Amino acid sequence: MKKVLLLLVAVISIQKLASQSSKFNAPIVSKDVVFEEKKGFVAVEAEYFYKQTKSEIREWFRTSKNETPSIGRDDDEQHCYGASNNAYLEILPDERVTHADELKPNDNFSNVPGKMAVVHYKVKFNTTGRYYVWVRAFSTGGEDNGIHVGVDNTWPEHGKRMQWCKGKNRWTWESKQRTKKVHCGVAKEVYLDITSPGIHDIQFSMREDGFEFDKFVLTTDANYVPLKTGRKSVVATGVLPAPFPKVKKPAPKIPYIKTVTASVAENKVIYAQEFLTDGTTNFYKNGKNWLVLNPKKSKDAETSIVFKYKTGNYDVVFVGAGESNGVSIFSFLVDKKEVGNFKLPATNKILEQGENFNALWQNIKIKKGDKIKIKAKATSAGHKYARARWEGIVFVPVGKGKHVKNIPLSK
Ligand SMILES: [Ca+2]
Ligand SMILES: [Ca+2]
Ligand SMILES: [Ca+2]
Ligand SMILES: [Ca+2]
Repeated sequence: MKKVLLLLVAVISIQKLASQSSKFNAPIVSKDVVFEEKKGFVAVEAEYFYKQTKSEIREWFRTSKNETPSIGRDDDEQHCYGASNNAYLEILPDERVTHADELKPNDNFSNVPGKMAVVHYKVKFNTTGRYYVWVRAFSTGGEDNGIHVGVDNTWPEHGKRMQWCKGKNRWTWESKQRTKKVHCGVAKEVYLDITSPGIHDIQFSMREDGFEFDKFVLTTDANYVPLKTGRKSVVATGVLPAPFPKVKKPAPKIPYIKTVTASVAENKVIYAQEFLTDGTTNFYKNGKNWLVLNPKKSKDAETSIVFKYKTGNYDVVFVGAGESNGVSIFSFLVDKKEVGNFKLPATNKILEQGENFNALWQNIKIKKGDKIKIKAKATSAGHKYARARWEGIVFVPVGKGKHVKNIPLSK
């Protein structure tokens, strides 16, 4: 009896979850909400669409403080902080995250506008003319940064292939059209011509899945560039819902190597960026913690440092990162002798850390003043190369290395 009851509870909670999740694709404004153009400007929150069409394979889902869709693959985190009205839409699932994931037209990609995942907005225009289209988007990779724009079920040439290259990992206004010659897009080439006053349907459709859409602005001013969260929306008719709840600024992430080092009190660390990067090496500093090589210059790199800790035996834990662009191989040397080498596992994530990407060499004698060296080799998984990305080396009391190597990545 107890088991049956438990099963029933489980079934009900799964159904509840599913229904909550599927709600995030439903419009939250009614059909009588019409936005209004004034003095050549229109601003509309992406989450205020009144309908979705062509949503069989991919669909737009809303994310806000209390609403997190869970629809198949979706590798990135939520980005409510900094979004206008604290909410945005994302095309899910996102099954093409990196270049290594297969490109499937009419599935995870559509170069033809209006074919997949279309969101619709009603706008009343008082002024006719050419409207430049600006969209605020959040891109975390190279396969989530394109959409199409159209009007009244037409998809004009200049609404095709809106493209974002700059402004990764933050909300970014852009208005550029991708062309064969210029993949990052050409400015002032994305526009809609509104030829009659009155209510028109403005639509956006998928080019790449995983696209995140915060807000759009249409303007007759070719030189206008929106700032921050952009202008406020004006409605001609209908009532907008209450704003979404504010979201706290996410706490800065603790670098993984710091978590690994802190796992045993006696651990000592040498961060990758403490190693030599003076032009004699192909390694360079990337961000606050990484050392990476530049595969355009060379697929190999090495760098060294003088060991500053006490002479003794250590378990050595090397902290690296997997990359979808290719696999990296590292070797660790003490006083010109190779202690061991480590080939990182392949991953389909742009960057992945955790125990599988740490190496362990046990009971290694190192003297104070020894020259310790890291050598790296980057390989390719397609047309791009890995960057041999690593965060540093942790020197662990003998016997505790295995525990330290297996410290999980905290989420
Ligand atoms: Ca996401
Ligand atoms: Ca994608
Ligand atoms: Ca995304
Ligand atoms: Ca928004």
